[in-house]
Amino acid sequence: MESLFALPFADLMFRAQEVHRANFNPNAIQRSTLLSIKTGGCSEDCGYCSQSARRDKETGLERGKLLELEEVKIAAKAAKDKGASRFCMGAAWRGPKDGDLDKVIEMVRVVKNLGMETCLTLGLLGAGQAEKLAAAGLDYYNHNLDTSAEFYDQVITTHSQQARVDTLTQVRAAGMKICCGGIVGMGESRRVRAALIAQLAGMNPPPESVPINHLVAIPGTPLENAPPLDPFEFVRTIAVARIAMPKSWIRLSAGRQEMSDELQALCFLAGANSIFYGDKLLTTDNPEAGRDEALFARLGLTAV
Ligand code: SAM
Ligand code: DTB
Ligand code: SF4
Repeated sequence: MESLFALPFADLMFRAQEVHRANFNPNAIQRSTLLSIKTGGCSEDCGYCSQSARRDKETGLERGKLLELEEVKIAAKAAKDKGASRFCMGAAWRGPKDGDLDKVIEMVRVVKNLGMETCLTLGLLGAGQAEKLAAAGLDYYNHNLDTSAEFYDQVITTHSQQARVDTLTQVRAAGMKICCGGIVGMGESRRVRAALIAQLAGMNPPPESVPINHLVAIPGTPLENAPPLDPFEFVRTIAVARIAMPKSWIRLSAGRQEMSDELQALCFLAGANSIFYGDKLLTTDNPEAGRDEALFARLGLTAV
């Protein structure tokens, strides 16, 4: 994997384009809209995240209760009307309590009835929870490896990467599709980025959807002053992910708000073919739908 990273940029991009074109329409981009159904107050200490209860004061993030069903329905309908094909609901939990899971399952039903694909990211799953979600017809479960095993402990101490892998195994065993990726730009080395992609590609089968998040450096979080990543290194990460996982949807995920249109275009050339769409991620801003529509028009991209 590291040897791919080390290729001259043009050679890496050419290889990524070859793989991309052999497996996908290179001009079609899938769009998922995110909704934070439960914000802040999380027991975990992930160093990039604004939602840890430990740093409410530093980030100034307001904690919220689990949203009402009607609020979710309104947001999902708006996302559908704007042209998103998948609706992803995220909760700031270490993992769901059974009572909360039942409420979230109702949300999945409502979104499915609108005719959208559904995705949840609720943290670590307990015994039987993946089966319940699969039975409710959930299409995707998002749970990220976040970073390589080597770097993981420098970012998160309240749960292990192995715990994340165990949840992914449960999701797969229950028959759901997996959305799993990570974050770059946290001050990790190229070796760490390469190992993350190797680990994702080594899953059997690899995740159907692979979000590559660029760290959004949020004031008040431990990673607020992470050293900047060379944008070309970010593009290389996308290209290596594309080559390593030819049939997966590679999502250019968090961090687009801070990127120029030109950098995003390079990411699409490198094989990214999915985005988060809508003006908010979970707690931070994403480009307005209008900016994305204009970018799609300038690049001749269509929505899947
Ligand atoms: N609590 C659940 C969990 O950790 O799996 C679900 C929500 S959590 C916010 C989902 C993912 O968002 C994280 O695994 C991480 O990859 C990504 N994320 C969170 N904060 C981020 C940030 N500041 N920049 C980039 N990605 C971020
Ligand atoms: C993923 O990989 N990225 C999304 C989604 N899965 C849940 C979350 C990005 C969060 C960015 C920071 C924030 O808005 O709080
Ligand atoms: Fe909690 Fe998820 Fe944020 Fe970690 S990434 S602090 S588990 S919301």
